[in-house]
Amino acid sequence: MLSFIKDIELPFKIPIPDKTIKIAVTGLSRSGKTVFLTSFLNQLIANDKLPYLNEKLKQPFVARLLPPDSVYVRFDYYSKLKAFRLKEPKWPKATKSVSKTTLQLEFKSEYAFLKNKIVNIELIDYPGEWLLDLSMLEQDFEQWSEYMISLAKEDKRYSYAREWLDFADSIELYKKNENEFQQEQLHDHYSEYLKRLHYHGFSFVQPGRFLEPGDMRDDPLLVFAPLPAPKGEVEEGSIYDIFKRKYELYIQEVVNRLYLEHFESFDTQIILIDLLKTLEYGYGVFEDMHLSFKNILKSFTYGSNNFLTRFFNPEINQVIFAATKADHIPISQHAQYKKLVEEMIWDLKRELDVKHIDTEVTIFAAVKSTRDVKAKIDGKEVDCIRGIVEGEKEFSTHFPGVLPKNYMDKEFWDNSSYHFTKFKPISFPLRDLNAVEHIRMDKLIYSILKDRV
Ligand SMILES: Nc1nc2c(ncn2[C@@H]2O[C@H](COP(=O)(O)OP(=O)(O)O)[C@@H](O)[C@H]2O)c(=O)[nH]1
Ligand SMILES: [Mg+2]
Repeated sequence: MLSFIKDIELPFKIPIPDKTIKIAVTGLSRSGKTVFLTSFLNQLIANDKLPYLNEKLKQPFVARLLPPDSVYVRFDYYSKLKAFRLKEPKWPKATKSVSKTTLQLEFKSEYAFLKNKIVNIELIDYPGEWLLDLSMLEQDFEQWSEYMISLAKEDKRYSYAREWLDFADSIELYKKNENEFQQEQLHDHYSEYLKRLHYHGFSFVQPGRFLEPGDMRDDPLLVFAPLPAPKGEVEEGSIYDIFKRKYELYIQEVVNRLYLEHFESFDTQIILIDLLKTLEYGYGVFEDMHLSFKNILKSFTYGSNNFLTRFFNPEINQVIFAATKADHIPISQHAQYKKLVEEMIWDLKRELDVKHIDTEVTIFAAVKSTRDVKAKIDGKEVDCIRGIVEGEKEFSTHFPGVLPKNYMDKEFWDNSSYHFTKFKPISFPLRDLNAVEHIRMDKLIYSILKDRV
């Protein structure tokens, strides 16, 4: 009976896959996850702009989007597509939670008597901010507090943190305290500090949930903050005692649960990097982004005797570092763009290599919203890009500047000032037959599928 219902409910009978590839897409907020996923599906469904992929795979295929399963929020491809297909196309709204989608590829067999090969690609999109919390798993409240406070006292963060630190100094933390309002104030000061960091381009903020609460908005469990270590006794019912217990609960209920649910079994992790942001904000933000990736990657490089492996056993085979939004840079500078990404993550890559995790570095634009043109600046011909700036109606030409030779060159950071114009997206073709223009999406998709199909 049940199977009968299934048969009539679905638009077509879903073939059982011979293989399932699980891909986690992460990146800090606004790095381009949603745009990437939309283009990824769009490209594979149309398959008209993937010459590199087809040449390498040498197997014709069709791609179909599967209906959602009931467990996860579905990545809503069709509503994103609709917005991209408008006459005045729109970038998707910011996403704040985990979503999932499955694309099925059917590869035509070489001979009619052989079965076609079916490969499911499961994609999951989640805020990188949540992953940052992972490193909290190995710290107790005292250690975590000490680390957070020492970071906050660094020059580049102190001006944002001062109010919170002063407030924490001004109240009684270790004696019994029934003033719930003070707990909330303390939490609010700390959250405010995290928001300021975020506003100024910083990404290493813990707990990530304070910025992206998702379904936990207004949950009292989140009312805590790091606190200076007690010098003497800590009374039961003191702020310190309460926050410490909330921290422990947070780790158990939120951080652990997240990993158990989502990160147990991924083959590939794609980390999207918004390199432009570091160029715009400067060295402090560059260093901070590096720190964030380091913390995110901890989930894959923990040794086997680490206590974390008791909770989950990551089986990541591959990590792809992909710098997005390459359409902000003229093609003549793409090689340099890639070199900067390599320089940024060289030590992380090496750590993954040692753990036998395959790594790759690439640059791409999921939705190519500009085209290359030459223009004269002070009588000299330079490579520029041309697109429609957000809020405008006509095309205009822009020179984004010349990327530095080296990323870690202090002198460069002291003297640089980049500003990357935000462009409107180009309109997606109206029929599924044609995909949107991109830069190197076919190379990126091939890196994912490579020896797996
Ligand atoms: N020009 C251009 N901009 C992009 C591209 N991908 C993302 N963006 C910009 O980055 C913003 C954030 O992208 P989104 O996918 O929503 O980021 P998420 O928060 O990681 O999901 C978009 O609104 C666009 O302004 C791209 O391929 N080209
Ligand atoms: Mg998103």
